[in-house]
Amino acid sequence: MPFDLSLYLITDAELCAGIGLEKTVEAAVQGGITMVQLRDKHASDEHMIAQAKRLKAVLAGSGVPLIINDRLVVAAESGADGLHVGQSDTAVQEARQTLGSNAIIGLSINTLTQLQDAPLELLDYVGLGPVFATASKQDHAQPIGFEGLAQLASASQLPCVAIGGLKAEHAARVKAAGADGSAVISAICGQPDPRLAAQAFHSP
Ligand code: TZP
Ligand code: MG
Repeated sequence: MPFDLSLYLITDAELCAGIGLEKTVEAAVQGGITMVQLRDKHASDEHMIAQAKRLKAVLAGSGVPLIINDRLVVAAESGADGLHVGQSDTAVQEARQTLGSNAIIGLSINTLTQLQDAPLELLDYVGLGPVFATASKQDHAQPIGFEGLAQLASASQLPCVAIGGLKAEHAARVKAAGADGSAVISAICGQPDPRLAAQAFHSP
């Protein structure tokens, strides 16, 4: 599946509790998000598989891929389009072997060393960050700022998306630093109007 990292929504069930995940994603697609990642650090695999299937139904016909955070079994059994892993999650090699060559596989990167050590030939994209400190991820790595982002983006031979504390007002600087787009949780999840919140990234 072709993919576009311009505006990558990562879901948080608690933040989306008001209108729910499906309605949030549906509205955000109308607002122009280009990727969705289902991320849930607490749910069971079974719950996540069911949630992923519901999101796939919401995304049908939109061309927006659904990526699963961290859980290889969920990605393999839900019909999702790919998997995103962190530095201490499932190995990229195992993910590629299980999901096959058509899956979209991404890896989180915080340092140049991590980028140099990444199995680029097995990856489709990298997530670079956190750009800023954020309350949306516990124990996140050291923020890299726009300077760190620019360093990593220029060293990356793969498409790359910036993450961590990003708001619509940062979209232009993210692109100027060399990233292909922004990945966000709280700038869209839990916002009063997720459609408008997504749109703001395209015309800040
Ligand atoms: N990985 C690095 S920062 C982050 C993740 C999942 C959270 C991003 O959330 P927000 O609300 O966009 O800062
Ligand atoms: Mg992870």
